Amino acid sequence: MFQKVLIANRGEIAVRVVRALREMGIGSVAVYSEADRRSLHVLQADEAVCIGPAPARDSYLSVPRLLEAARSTGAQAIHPGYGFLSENSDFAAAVRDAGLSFIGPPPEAMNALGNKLLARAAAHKAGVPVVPGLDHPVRGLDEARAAAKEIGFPVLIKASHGGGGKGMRVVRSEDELGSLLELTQGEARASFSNDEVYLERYLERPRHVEIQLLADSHGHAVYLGERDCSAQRRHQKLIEETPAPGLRDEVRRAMGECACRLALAAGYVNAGTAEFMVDAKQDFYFLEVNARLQVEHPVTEMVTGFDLVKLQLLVASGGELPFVQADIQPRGHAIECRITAEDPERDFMPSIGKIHRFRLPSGPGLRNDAGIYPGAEITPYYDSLVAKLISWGRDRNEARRRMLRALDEYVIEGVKTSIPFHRWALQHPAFVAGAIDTGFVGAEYHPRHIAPSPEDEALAVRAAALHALLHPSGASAARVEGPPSGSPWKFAGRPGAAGARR
Ligand code: MV4
Repeated sequence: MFQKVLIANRGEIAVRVVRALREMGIGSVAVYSEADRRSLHVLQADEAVCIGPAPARDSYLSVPRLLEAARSTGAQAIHPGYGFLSENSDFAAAVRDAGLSFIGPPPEAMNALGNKLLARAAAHKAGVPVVPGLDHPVRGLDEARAAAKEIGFPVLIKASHGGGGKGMRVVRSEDELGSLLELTQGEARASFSNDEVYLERYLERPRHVEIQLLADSHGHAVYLGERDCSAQRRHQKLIEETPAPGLRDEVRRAMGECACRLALAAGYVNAGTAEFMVDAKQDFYFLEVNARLQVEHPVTEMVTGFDLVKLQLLVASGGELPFVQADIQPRGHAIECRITAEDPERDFMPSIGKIHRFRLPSGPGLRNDAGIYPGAEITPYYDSLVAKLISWGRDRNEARRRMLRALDEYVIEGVKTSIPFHRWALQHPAFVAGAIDTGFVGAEYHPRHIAPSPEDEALAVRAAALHALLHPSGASAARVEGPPSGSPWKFAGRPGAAGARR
C-alpha cells in the first residue's frame, strides 16, 4: 500500500480523500491555488503545496505543477477526485510515466469508455442494451434521413465528443432533420473541435439510474447497487438516492451485471459508474461510464457500509477485492442533497462571499461532507458545490423526513444556497411518491415556490408597521415580550400549523 498520496483536487472531495487516507495511516498531500490558501482541504491534509494562481488551468489543471508537487513531497500516487483532470487519459498516462500510481483506471480503459461512440460499440459487444441508433458518425443528409426513418421519430442528434448534455438536438419530423443536423454539427465543431454526430431514438423524460461498480486488476468486478439521479436541472444533479424508487429487482440485477461485463471487457480497474436511462416500462439503456469516484458516492456508502475511497486505494495498489457480489447486501435508503452556493430564487446564479454563520445538522442517520467552515470564502473560480448532506433511513420515507429535519437544522449565512430548493423538492408529491424522471425539475420548479408569497410579504409589512406603532421608542422585536405561548412566528411552518409544510 502507498505511504503518501497527493490529492489533485480541492473542496469537499479533497477533504473526503484525506479522511480515508488518515484512517488507513497513509500520508496526505493537498495542493491548492492562491485562492484556496485558507481552504478546508489545506487545513486538513498532512502537507500542502501551492501550485499556482486561482484560474484552474494554471493550478488544478496544470499537469506539470501537479507532478512536481508529487515529486517534491515524495507522494507515490495521485488521487484525482472528480472533475478537473479525473477523466483525462493524458493525465493518467503522465502520472504513470512519472513512475507514480494513478487512483483511477488505466488510460486505455478510460479512452475505450470515454468516447460516446466507442462506449456504444463496447456495450453492444458486451451484450449491454443501448438506445437504438447509428454506431458510426453520420456521413451525410441522405444517410441521416434513412437512419432516422429506420429508428423512428423523434430522434436525437448527439455529438460524438459532446458531454454534459451539450451537443444534443431532438428532431421531431423529417423536414427538420437537415437544418438541425447542420446546426448540431456547427455547434459541435465550435464546442468540441470535432463535428462528428450520430443519431439515436429519443426517449422522452427517462429516469437517470446509474450503477456503482468496482473492479480490481485480478479480473473481478462487482456492483454496489444503483443510484437514481433524476432530480437534476440542466444536467446538474441536485438530489441522488439509493435504491432507485420502485426499480424491480430483476432490472437492478440485470443492470448491475451489464455494468460488470462492460468493466471487465474494457480492462477497467477502479470504482466507476455505468450510467443508464430507464423508461416507464423499466427497459434500460446504457449511456456511458464515468471513470471516477462520483459526487454522489456517499449514498452508496451509507447503504452498503463500504468505503469507496479505501477500495479505490486498494485496487489501485494492485490489491484484490476483499468480497464477492453475494457479500454486498444494501440496507435501508439514503438520499443526498447537494448544497451549492447558488441562488435558487435567481436561476441558480452562483453566490459568492464569506461564510459567517455555519452550523451543520447532526443526530441519527446523517452524514455531512463539507468543504467549508465558518469564515471560509466562497470565490467565483470553482464549482459552486460547497457541501453534501446525506440522510439514511430504514426506508425511503424515513430518509426523506430525516433530510427535511436536517435541512431545517442547517445554518449557513453569507451566501445563498440551494437549501430552499431542496425543501421544496423533498415535499413535492411526485418526489414523495418516488415518481420523478429527468423532466421533473424543469417542468415543476419555479422560483415562486420558494420565494415568500406576496401574501406573506404583505403580512410582514403590516406586522412591522404595527410593531413600530406599539413601540415608538424603537425597541427591537427580539426584546418584546411575546404572549405566554411564544410568538406565533415561531410555530409558522411547523407540522400542524396553518400553512405548514409536510
Ligand atoms: C438521451 C436522452 C433521451 N434519448 N438520449 C443527457 C446527457 C447525456 N449524457 C445523455 N443525455 C440524454 N440522452 C436519448 N437517446 C435524454 C438525455 C437526458 C438525460 C440523461 C441522463 C440524465 C439526465 C438527462 C436530462 C436530460 C436529457
